[in-house]
Amino acid sequence: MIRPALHLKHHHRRPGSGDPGRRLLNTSATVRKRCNFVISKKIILDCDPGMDDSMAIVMAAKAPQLELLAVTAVNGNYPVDVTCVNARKMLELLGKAHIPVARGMANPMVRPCPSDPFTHGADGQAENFLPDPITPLSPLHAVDLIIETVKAHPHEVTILCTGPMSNLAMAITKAPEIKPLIAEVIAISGAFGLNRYAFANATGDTPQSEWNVYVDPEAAKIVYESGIKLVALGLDVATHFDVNFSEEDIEAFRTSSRPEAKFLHQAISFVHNRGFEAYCTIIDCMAVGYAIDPTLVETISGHVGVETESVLCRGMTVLDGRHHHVWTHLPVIEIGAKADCGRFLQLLKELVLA
Ligand SMILES: [Ca+2]
Repeated sequence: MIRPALHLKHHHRRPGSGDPGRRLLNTSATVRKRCNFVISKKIILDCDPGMDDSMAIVMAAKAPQLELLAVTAVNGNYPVDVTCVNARKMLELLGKAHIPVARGMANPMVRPCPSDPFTHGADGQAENFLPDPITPLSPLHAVDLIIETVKAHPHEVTILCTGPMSNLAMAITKAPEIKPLIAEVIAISGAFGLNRYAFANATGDTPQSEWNVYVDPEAAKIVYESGIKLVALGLDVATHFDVNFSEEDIEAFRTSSRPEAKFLHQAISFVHNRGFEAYCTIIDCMAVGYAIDPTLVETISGHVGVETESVLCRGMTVLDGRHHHVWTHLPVIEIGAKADCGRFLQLLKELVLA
């Protein structure tokens, strides 16, 4: 039997079409006007801040379409002791210290942590040097906070993974009964070779890997193969060269009275001074953007395997795009294929400056 291995899914629904719950989320401004309330999507942000995770926290905490139930920190860009401090620094900056932050996995599941060839600065936040947090950590380990939060809101919680998937993989290993209770996982994860941007900005320390999968490929494999609905926004879309700011945007961040805008301005200056473009400061934000508005990214479905053995290809996410003889035993996931970078940046700017 001949059948296409890939199916391009256009999320550009007409008004009034498609899933009614999603329609409400996508037109929340209208809903707010008519009903004076917003139907929010419940999310957990599992992250390794990191300057771009920090901006993802800004978006997730400020977006009226989302209800940020918890932030879970993991080893990744920096050791977990740094990432769980940085997550709380960011929430305190935003006046959202009531949102719990839990400390998660200190290492990948089965291997030591590699060092990152890209630096987020001495503080892991582009040398913004925010005040030390005064809010205590959640008494729960991140793995248990994920399990308890999902069980408290069955079928309602979307988990955004913007770091290595160690916490989530451990949570579904420890409590596999939560797998069918998770609404969706949206992850900054992988690089699928769909365009020339996929590997040009490869963030892992191999020629073609993405950092989060590179750090803990075994965890990624567990999540990819879990059967949970997974949308992987890889480097094909998240580090596309069109994800960038204009001079006017950067000036607007500089002159804004919002501390999170000044944070972003400092991050952009930090990466510019090291020869990088501004996309580095907001890679993880695309997961939040997609959670707010899935029409921002067109996705395809495909069978994907995660490479865990090879030295050269460690952490590669291999999409079986063949027309024939497809390895159907590989899990099927949704993959970000094309982003509307202009609308994504506009959404991000509006939330940062609001
Ligand atoms: Ca990250």
